[in-house]
Amino acid sequence: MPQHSPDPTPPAAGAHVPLLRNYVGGQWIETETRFDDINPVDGSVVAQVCEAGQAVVDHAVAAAKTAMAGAWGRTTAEARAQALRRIADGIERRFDAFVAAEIADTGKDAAHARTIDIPRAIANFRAFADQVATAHGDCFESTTPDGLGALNYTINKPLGVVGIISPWNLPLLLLTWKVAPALACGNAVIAKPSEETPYSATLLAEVIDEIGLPPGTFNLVHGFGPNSAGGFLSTHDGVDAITFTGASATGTAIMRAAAQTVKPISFELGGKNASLIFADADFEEAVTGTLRSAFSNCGQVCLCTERVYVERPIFEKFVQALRQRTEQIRIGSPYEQGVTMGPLISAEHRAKVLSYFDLAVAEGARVVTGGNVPTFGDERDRGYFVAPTIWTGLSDNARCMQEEIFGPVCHITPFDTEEDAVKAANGTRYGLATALWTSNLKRAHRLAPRMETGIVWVNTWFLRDLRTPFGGVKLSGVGREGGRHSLAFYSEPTNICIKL
Ligand code: NAD
Ligand code: 6OD
Repeated sequence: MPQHSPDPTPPAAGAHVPLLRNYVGGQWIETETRFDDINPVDGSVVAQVCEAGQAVVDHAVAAAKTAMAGAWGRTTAEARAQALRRIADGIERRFDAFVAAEIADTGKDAAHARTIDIPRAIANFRAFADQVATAHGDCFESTTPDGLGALNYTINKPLGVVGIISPWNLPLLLLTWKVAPALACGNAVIAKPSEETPYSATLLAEVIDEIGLPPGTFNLVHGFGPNSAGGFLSTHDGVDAITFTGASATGTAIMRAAAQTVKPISFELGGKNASLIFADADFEEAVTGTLRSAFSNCGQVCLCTERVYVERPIFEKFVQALRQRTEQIRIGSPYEQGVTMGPLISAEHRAKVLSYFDLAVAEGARVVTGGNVPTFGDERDRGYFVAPTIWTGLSDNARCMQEEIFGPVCHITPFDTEEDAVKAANGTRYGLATALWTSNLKRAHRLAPRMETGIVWVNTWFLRDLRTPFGGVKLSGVGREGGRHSLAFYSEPTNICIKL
């Protein structure tokens, strides 16, 4: 029987609060130190979580090393691909429980969890099963002075024990985006989900337990960053690599910690993403696309557009169209029909977003819509909602135009020339994603390579093919994951040279 399955309905007041435990060496580990997992819709407690201290992390590292030295370390790529497919099937079988867990932890709208978060987690395992099953290495015939030659070929070995530290915004999607390729390449994994969203990761551990991977192959430790599971993992001598998704400032701290033992790192960090909308774009598609790119998941996607640049002839019309569509967004609880925007993740994060609402006004923004906290007259008033917000009138060097806000907010600026648009789009320290909206093919090809971002979407946003390189430049990340790029990070190539 599953040990932590949440109901697919809102938790009833006074209902039993489950205990989420660590999963180490194939065992569920309870600890005395616990923290609350909070539902951001009304501030209620979803679960109690057992925090992993140094001893539990040490135990996880030892268990992972034992797995690598044992059966898991000797699996073939095909066997690992089959294991990944069984994990995908296991998530699919418990689809509703995963959706309910994700909603309970994040308050995100149900359609998002049902159509993006959980399906993508399943797809991550299937995509990397396919990748590893068809992977091949280089082989070179070399010339030698004696004329007999040599054969050089490359084998890809696992890195060893991989620490995975993930954020709260797309909890299972982003965790499995790294767990799947790490396991595919034959590593043992220690996953640390965000303290805000421990539930779906715990269900994942249950699925992995059910399918019976060798003990220690997948370990789950709960907790926070510094002086907790995240910090212990990134400084641990026995952890061979760290892959991290989260804020750029956290990336700096983890990079510093990982430097002590020269661990390979892969970082997917923050963004301050721009959209450029040209007058020749399909207007309706650009408005709908921008609505999605600015406000999906309550603006809590690293790829979300916070800076929109619109060619001057259509600027006023675009601002009004986006305002109208934004004012139609239905905010509320994910358990209500028709709601398309939930709350922010926490009281702390809402305080940060609201501080930017105040700062924008102080910096001279015109508030086109939003800028406030909605009220409901019921328990949702204890939740962490803010209204989707549009600003105009800020200069490009305003703090609200330079710092990642990570909420449902965008600023719209007019531009006159392509050069102005490119300069403005590239004018931040971040470099994750850009969206170009134009029907001029030459312009799209001309501008896309000039964007200082790891990803450029043309006439779309967040359209993913899991074989493509994903990542950012500047403050937005180090390295690329996706397809063969993930296989490259999660494995250690060894060249074997045979003299013939
Ligand atoms: P965060 O950096 O605060 O936390 C992410 C994870 O790191 C959590 O598990 C946290 O416990 C852990 N952590 C925090 N401090 C740590 C430390 N010193 N050592 C080790 N672990 C530590 O990020 P968040 O608030 O959870 O997520 C939002 C941020 O993540 C935004 O900046 C967003 O842009 C970014 N993000 C980026 C991507 C991407 O693909 N580029 C994807 C999603 C989110
Ligand atoms: O789609 C992905 O693979 C991915 N890493 C998305 C990141 C979204 C950021 O919040």
